[in-house]
Parts: sequence; structure tokens; C-alpha cells
Amino acid sequence: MTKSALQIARAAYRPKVPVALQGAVKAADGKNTQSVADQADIEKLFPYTYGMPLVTFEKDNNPKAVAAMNVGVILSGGQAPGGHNVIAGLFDGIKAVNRASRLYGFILGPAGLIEHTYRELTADIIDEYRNTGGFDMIGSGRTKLETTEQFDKGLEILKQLDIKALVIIGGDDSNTNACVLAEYYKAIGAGVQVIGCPKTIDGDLKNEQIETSFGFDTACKVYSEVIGNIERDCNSARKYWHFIKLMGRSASHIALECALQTQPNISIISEEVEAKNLSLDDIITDIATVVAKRADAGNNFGTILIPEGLIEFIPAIKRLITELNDYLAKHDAEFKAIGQSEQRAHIISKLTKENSDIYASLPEGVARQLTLDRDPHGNVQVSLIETEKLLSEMVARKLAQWKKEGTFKGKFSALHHFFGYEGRCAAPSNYDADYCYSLGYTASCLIASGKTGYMSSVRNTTAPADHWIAGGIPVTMMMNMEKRHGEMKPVIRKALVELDGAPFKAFAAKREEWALTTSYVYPGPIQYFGPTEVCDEPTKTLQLERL
Ligand code: FBP
Repeated sequence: MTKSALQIARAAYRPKVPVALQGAVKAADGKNTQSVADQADIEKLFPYTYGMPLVTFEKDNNPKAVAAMNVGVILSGGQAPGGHNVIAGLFDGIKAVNRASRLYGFILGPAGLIEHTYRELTADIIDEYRNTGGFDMIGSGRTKLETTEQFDKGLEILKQLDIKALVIIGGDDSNTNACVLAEYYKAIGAGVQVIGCPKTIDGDLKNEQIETSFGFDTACKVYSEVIGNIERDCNSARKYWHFIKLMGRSASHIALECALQTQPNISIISEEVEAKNLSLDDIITDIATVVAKRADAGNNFGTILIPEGLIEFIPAIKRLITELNDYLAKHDAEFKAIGQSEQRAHIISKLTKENSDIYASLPEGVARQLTLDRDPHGNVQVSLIETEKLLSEMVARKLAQWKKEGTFKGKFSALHHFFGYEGRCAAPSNYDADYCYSLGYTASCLIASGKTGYMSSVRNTTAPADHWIAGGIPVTMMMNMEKRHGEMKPVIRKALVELDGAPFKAFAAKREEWALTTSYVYPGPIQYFGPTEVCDEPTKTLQLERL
């Protein structure tokens, strides 16, 4: 395989690790824990894994010999930079405990466990992938691991390979399922531990114990680089408004972080839209007002960031999506049997008056996108909805009306971008390379300590890496009950942007200035070699949260 010069140089990078992980470790159990809410319900559903203590790893000066262990690993869900380093850390960790330990990777996500497709990950394979982006070492997938049939099928191969523990690297849904699996295997005495690792570029798997999910740092830096480049182009040509949609599914953490890094003219934060009960027209009016004000100052250009989940947070559209979800869940086959040209009219005729009116007012393309297949977790596939075009089209209409009325005298020409997939497989930044390696290594320590139903955790990550704290958090601690597909389910609480949190407040204090002035910041590409302030800086979000 031909490699780029950077790939070759980067392969030699040695991730920085916490002091505690630099030799033999022992687990120190902390206080017993409780779930963040709905304690009685969660305890009832997880009698074997509820209430376990927090764990911290410390240096062990009198290590005992540990038997070799076979471990399985799964990458679940969307790609996120650093996944290969989690696996490398896990591999090095189990080998440090006993050279005879073995690691098996299940192919293409949870499906590999159910279908018994796997490969043994030997040292030469691991070395090929150290510090690289992507999940291609074993692939990933979105199959949900949720039924006892799947768990039992998985157990067959785990037993066949004499696997003592399974590490599931995934987001909130995958880690919830990992915990259900841990509970089940413990309940039936299967003798297989299950450990989770917090992955997702979306940044929405975090809480008091999990500072951030891996991949968020690198993905935001990649997007901020290109947003900065666009801003500079925008400020050079001075003739376009750039509407940039950013991945992140529901939460707006990516949009907020990129706004803090690049200081665009407008950034929409979905959580604020919902809290203020804004309508689509309110959002359009706000954007058009900034466009008009900038035009008055002779600036017919600007940059707007839009979180991909926005439309689900506009309360009226959320109600529409809820009704659409219910309708499509019950009448999927009937709906699919209707010709595409008839589908819009069909939906309009089936919805309640309020929702039908909103649906009818949406541009054709967006209306159709709202009826496309849901993902396996039942979510609308927001990355397929062209919100950036929806907004610019409606802003253009509003400005045309204002022009007729004589209140807008400028020009408005829009360009559209969507940044998502470009950032998910980038070579991990130093932060993600170090963080991921430590998460994987910590997972091996949790396994060696006999833990199950835990998520690997590495904290204090705004400090230099040797001061980071490695440990484990019982997954049940992060859970609450939420309605999913009409039923109450135990799930890890998703972290949305907090409007009283430091990152949002820092943005809100500056956004009016950024709207009217041109205060763009150009972060440039991720640097892998060079001074620490250029190469190792964590996200602004994390720095502000930990002030
Ligand atoms: P995860 O939550 O699985 O990490 O996925 C994140 C994400 O990149 C979202 O930001 C995006 O909406 C979605 O995946 C896209 O899904 P797909 O890769 O299936 O197109």
C-alpha cells in the first residue's frame, strides 16, 4: 500500500499517556454510584450492574502475574478520528499484562459479532494503523445489538474464541446496548465482560465523568480549517453568503465549537432555537436582518453555520416530524407503494391541519427528505436533509420581498456547503491520538480488574497528558428513562448544548459583534509536529467547560 510522507512520519508518533498507565496498574474503587435520574427504574432493569463504584487506576508497585486474556473489539456507528488508536491502546494494554493475550476484531460493527465474522489483530496489523484516521482496520456498522437472540448468537463465537471481554467503541446508543449486554451476560453467568468506549464526532456523549467523546476534537479542527478558508475567500471576493451545514446529528456542539474557532457572522444553535420556541420564519427573519445590515455597510457577503439537526429543534417542525414518524412507522409499506410524485399530496392529506400546513409550506426537496427511511435507532437521517438550501432559499424570498418594500438595497448570492464526512476519518489530532490510545489502554485495565458494564474514562484532559486520570464509569450511572419508539427505555442521557454553559455564553457574548464586523479567524490545518501550543490545544469547548 502506498503511503503519504505524513502517514509514514505519523506512524512513529508515540501517544502521550497518563503517569498511571506508564507501568503496572491497580484499580482503586471509589464511591458507589446512582443513575442520573429514574434510579428505581434503572436499578430494577440492571440488578447486576447498577450502583457499582467509580474506578480510578493507580500505579501498582507490586504487580501480580495476570493470566493471558483473549479480548474482542467492535467499532460501532459513525467513524470518528482515533478509533484505530483505541484498538492500539487496547492491544498494547492486554499484551503488557501478558504477552500471550490475543485481540480479535469483529468485522463491520456489531453485525460481525452476530454473524461470526472477525479477524485476529496481530502486532503487524496494529502497527499498520497506529495514529491513522478511519475505522477500516475492521470496519464499522450500525446494526443494533439489542435482542437476547443476538446476545446468545454473539456468545457462541465469544466462547469459541475463548474471549473474556468485549470492548464496544460507540456513541450513546451503542454504549447503552453494551450495558444491556453486560447485564445479560452477567445475569446468565456467561463469563464475558463488556466494556464501552465513548466515541462520536458529535460530542454529545459527555457528562461529569466523560469529558468528551473522541473524534470531536479532530473533526471540529478539520471543519474549522475549511470554514476559515471559506471565510478568507468570502472576505476576498466579497460577493457571496456561504451557508455551511455541519454534522452533529441532534446536538449543536460541532457548530458551537467551530463558531468559537472561526468567528463567523451567524451561527445557529439548535438548542437555543428550541428554548426560545423560534419558528422557521423567526430564524429566516434573523438571518435576513443580518444580511440587510451588512449590506447597508457595503458588505454583501458573510458566513453562516447551521447545525445539521436544526429542523428537529424548531418546535413546530419537531411536532411535524413526530407525527410523520408515527404515521410512517404504521404505514411504511403503504407509503412506499405510492409513486414518488404522489407522496407529498398523500402525506398532506394524512396529517393534522397544523402539521399538514407546515409540510405543504416546505420546499419540495426538504419535504421529501423528511419522509426518507429512519436509521436503525429510529432517528430521521438529518445528514440527508439540505437545511442549508432550505434556509438560503427562504432568506432569498424574504429579501426579495424587502427589496420590493424598499427596506433591502443590497445583493444576496448564496453558496452551500455541507461538512461532515470530510472530518470523520481525518488523521487524529495529537489530542485524539493521545486520548484514544489512553481510552483503549484503560479498557484493558478495566478488563484485567474483572470489571463489566463500565465505560473507559480518561479525565483532566486539558492538562498535559501525563496528568490525565484513567478510570472507569459504570454505564448505568449515565442512564435515565426516555421514550423511544413509543416505549420508555433506559438510555444514556444525550448531552445537548447547555445554554447556561460556558461555551455557549462565550459565543453569545460575541455573536452580535461578529455578525456586523468581519472578525473571521483562520485556524489553518491540524498540525502534528511542532510547538505544543500549535499541536496539542484541546477544543475551545473543553477549555471553557473546565475553566
Ligand atoms: P455516531 O453518533 O454513530 O458517532 O455518528 C455520528 C454521525 O457522523 C452524525 O454526525 C451524522 O448525522 C451521522 O453519523 C451520519 O450517519 P451515516 O454515517 O450513517 O451516514
